[in-house]
Amino acid sequence: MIPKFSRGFLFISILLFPFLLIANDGYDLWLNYRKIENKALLDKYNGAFNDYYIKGNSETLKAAENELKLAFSGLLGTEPKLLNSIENGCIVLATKNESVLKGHISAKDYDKLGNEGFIIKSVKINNRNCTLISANTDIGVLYGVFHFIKLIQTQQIADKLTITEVPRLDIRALNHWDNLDGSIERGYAGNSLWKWDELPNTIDKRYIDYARANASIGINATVLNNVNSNPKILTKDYLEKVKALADVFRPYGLKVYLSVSFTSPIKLGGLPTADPLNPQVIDWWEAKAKEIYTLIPDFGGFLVKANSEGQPGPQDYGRTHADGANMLAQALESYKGVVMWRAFVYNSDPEEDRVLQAYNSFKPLDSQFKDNVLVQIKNGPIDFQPREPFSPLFGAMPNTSLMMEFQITQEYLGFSNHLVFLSTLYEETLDSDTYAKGKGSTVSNVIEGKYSTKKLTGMAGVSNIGNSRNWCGHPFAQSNWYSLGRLAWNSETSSESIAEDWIRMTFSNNKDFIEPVKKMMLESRETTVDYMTPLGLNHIMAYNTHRGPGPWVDTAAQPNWKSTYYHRADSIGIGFDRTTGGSNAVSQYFPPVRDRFNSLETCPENLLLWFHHVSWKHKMKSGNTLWDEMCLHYYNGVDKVREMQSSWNKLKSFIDEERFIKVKQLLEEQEVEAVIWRNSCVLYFQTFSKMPIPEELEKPEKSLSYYIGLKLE
Ligand code: GCW
Repeated sequence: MIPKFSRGFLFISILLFPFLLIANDGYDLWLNYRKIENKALLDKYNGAFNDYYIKGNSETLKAAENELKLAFSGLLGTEPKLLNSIENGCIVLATKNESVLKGHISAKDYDKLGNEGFIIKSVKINNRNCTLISANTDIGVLYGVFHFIKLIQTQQIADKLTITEVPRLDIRALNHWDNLDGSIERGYAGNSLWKWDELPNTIDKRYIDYARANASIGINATVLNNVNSNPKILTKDYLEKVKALADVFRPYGLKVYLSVSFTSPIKLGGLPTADPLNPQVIDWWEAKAKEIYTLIPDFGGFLVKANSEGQPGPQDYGRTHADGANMLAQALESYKGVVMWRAFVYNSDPEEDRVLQAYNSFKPLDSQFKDNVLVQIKNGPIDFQPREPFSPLFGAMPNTSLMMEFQITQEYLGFSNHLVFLSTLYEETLDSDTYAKGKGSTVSNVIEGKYSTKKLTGMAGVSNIGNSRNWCGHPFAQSNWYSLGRLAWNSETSSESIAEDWIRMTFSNNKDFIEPVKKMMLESRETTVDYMTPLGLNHIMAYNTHRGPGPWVDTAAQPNWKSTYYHRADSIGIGFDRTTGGSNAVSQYFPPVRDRFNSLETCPENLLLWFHHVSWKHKMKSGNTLWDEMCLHYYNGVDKVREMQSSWNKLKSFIDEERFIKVKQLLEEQEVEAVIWRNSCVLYFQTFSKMPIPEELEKPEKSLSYYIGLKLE
């Protein structure tokens, strides 16, 4: 049930939408239902899909109906009519058992759909042409409606439709690192969407648009608060607020989860301990689970950061991660809740390579986690760097449900100021072959649970959403939220098709706009790697803020927070030796991956300095020395940003001025920062290589000391 007041908001939200479109301030995201300009297409679509017939009246089906009306009024310029019976050109929304569907979709086809899949099919009913959108559940129908709208929006709809879509992963989540005071850890698009002080009485209409956007890409889980969790989130007052949000999100298939602090029984319950094996602690969590599920019967579960970066955890009591996770899982089990337990752990001992630590801590616990626990693993072994190899934990724990954690917010990739399409980063990780069960054991197959004895699957993205008008800060940052959803639905979707759909939906269906913008997007991540951390470099950004370059950072609260720890530049060369002769991190990978990474000859050059300490004079595949090659990458990064600028500047006539100018200005800023990155890194590393910047390249304007003194705000 949506509470009464929020229905009103839903209505207002829908009424307001056309004005938001006109404003073109980016609020409407990819659900930009502007009128189709091509007259022939418009007539065709209007003829083929003018009205609808709907069976059922749940809140979810109402949401589907509203979306259809909203989209069609915008795209086709006429609101579709609700019919009492099937007519020509009719869209039929109905779940499995409706008699109107008899003979059109087989029981076998429905069996394949599970709880969230859908079918869209062109059929003749009573000799009339109809489009069926059907599923086993109402939420499946809603997903089908969004898919259908996308086909019209992107003008890619076939005359005869037979589409079956089933999500590959169970949990498709956004992780908000939102604090209860409204700030967002690593958030660059304003403050939190959640207005805790107004909840539960006032429901911001944005909550509904947030849920619509997520449902449109199949995201079905939202973790509302920061993994560095404030125990207050589990107080009665806050749970009432969480319930209000859960009620708004429910019709859109979006379940609410919370990040919890392991010491909640001490902080809230006044217990002397949070030891997971202590009976009072167990009782406290069981009572808390009961309290939560009484308020929110479909509550998703807990996300936990424990014994990581100062957060409390079971190890404080001599217990293991499995003991901690299982105790919470036990409390949630009877309600079908899950625990997502993060594997992001490392200690401060500089002697033990940080890269080794998550694997060494978690692999021995394989088989020990309960069925309703997922271990949530960051894509790479360090921390969301512009490029990392995949985490070796994928494939290494065949008796544990493993889920992926990507970062959507651009903590290490220029905040919301740089245009970086992260889909290609996600795709690179998902397509990586772990060889856990021989060739073809890609990370994607691993997280789909293909080699696992445990059955839960999932993918999470650390959200880049804030309360800025366009949600994500940079207009193109919206595409990263979008691609996370698309890949969580089907991890084999190509970044190219994701980019194309997003451009068509968000901006324009004009080929002359799509092609150059798609190129910009698809190249943008590599461009950023080039001007920040080429050839496997990583973690050389400014201390703590992670904004701008800081390869010189050599003092930090913890030794493995220093940049020098990661790049290890010296007079001989640069890079971290993780071969069998070094920290031996390569051994965490299955052969032949381990051998490929271990050898200087076969290690992919884009990860070279991740795995090897390499001489400045080392001859690269291009024939250049490592030093020259590194310089060329840094310079190429800047050149590519300039290319993006000149491509974008030619596209003014295709889109609204507001977004055009915003992107133009941001690209100018990106160029300035890319030059700062390049010059800082080249000048700093030159103090070790003592080699000249190749002749043909422009010389840095300023000295190294200038860049060291510069702080990007
Ligand atoms: O990347 C680091 C961030 C922290 C973050 C942590 C984590 C939420 O710098 O801000 O804390 O990762 O993922 O837990």
